[in-house]
Amino acid sequence: MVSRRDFLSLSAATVLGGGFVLPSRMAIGDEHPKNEPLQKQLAADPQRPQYHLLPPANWMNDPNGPIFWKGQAHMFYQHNPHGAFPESMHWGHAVSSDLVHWKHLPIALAPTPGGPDKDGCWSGCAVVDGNVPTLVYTGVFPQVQCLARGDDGMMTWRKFAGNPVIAAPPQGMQTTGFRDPCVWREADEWYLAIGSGIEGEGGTVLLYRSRDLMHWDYLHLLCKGRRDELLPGKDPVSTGEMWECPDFFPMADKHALLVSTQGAVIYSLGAYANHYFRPELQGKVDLGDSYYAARSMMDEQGRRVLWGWIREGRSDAAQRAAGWAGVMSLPRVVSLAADGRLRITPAPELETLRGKHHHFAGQPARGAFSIRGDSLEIQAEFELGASGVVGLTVRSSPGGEELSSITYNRTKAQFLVEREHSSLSPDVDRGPQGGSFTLAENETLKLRIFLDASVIEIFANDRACLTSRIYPSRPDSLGIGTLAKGGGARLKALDVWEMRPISPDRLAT
Ligand code: DQQ
Repeated sequence: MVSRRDFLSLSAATVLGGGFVLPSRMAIGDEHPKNEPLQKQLAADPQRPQYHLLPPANWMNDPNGPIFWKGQAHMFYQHNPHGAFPESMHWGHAVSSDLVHWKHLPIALAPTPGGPDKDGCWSGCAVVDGNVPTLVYTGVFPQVQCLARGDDGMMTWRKFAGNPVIAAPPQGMQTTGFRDPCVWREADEWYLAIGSGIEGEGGTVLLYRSRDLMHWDYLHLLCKGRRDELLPGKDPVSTGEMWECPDFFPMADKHALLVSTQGAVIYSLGAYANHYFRPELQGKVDLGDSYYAARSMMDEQGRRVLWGWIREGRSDAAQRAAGWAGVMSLPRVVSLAADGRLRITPAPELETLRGKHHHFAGQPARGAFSIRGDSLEIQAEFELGASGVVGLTVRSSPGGEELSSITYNRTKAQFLVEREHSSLSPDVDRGPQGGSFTLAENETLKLRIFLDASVIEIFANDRACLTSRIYPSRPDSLGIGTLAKGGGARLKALDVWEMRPISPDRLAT
């Protein structure tokens, strides 16, 4: 492996094993490097999505500072431009006029040697201060909060000379972490919520206030969780002792707080008064563990649009060899459901990608369909009858050697993507993904599935999301079918659209 130091000293044309050319150290405003062999490889990679946002190459994780500005959606994201592995975090940047088609822009933030973000520009947010786009983010190590101001087109960014603007967590507090600021305006002051945790106690969000974004006063804990001994894992995040990536926003007459705690994005809905947040109800933003570090923005129509990082489900070696890792979720619109929970649905703009349409109706829920593909939107509605399990198979090979199942298990009250046979490759995750989900008596199962190469995003009955990764190895693993265990399930209707790609080369340029 190339160490970080070796890596930084490599010249612009250094060729790594596997044929990848590494760029030299990237700076703010640098264009993504042109690397034709790699671009060709990515454009032809059947595992690389066709209609999801992802960097032109290399590593991506958390969405950062999604924001509307001058009629366009700007998306930043954690990015290592030097390889498909998580090191030396930069902020990548892309822009869209419709939330669906994206154009890559130059690097927005890069670590400054010797500066408070020398080891990485970690997650944060974007706000507009007067008329000036401003990024607030975490510099490492140690974890401190920094500021950068943008020009009018958000093309170049200048870091504040007085960084860090918050140099340490509040004195005397035994914090487990101090990162991922979320900033908003209230009256004529700025508020900043930051992901943290209290050792031995639980995850928390610390609240700060400022008049100018540069000088911050610590107020108190916005809210605090309890360390959950039942969660597996050893680090503060996986035990619930550290909350990452807080996202805090008004939702009808409530407020919503999203936090990420290893493998899960958890939302709380509750009351926000006197600058304290009191959760009243909690839920999972996504049932799977492929979706993480969610962040939202308001769009010009007043909708709350949510984005998340879809991580890989294959080995580090496979990711490096592929030359890319990490995908941005499709835009999801968040609202308050009639039962008081969060309702998360795909943005209607995605319908503009629909191409050829196929419709099937009224048949037993067992069988294969003539339509095949790996870039599809699938809508299916099932009547369960007496069946205990019902669902769909996707990406199946003609002989069933490879196949992934999307199932609702009535007896276990579970909704799953089952991946045991999803790939003949030895290098991929095969565990089931999903969680608790219950249909009411006589309620039909309504699925909306976005299949895009190795990415699956599923929306069930407008009240559960499930994101997963699968990596079929056979080019003929393109089949779709229905499945039912026990008698009586019927497919009321199946609608399939072939989805148009958002670029000619899987966004490799
Ligand atoms: N990823 C960032 C951190 C954040 C974590 C680093 C969550 O700022 O806590 O890339 O995935």
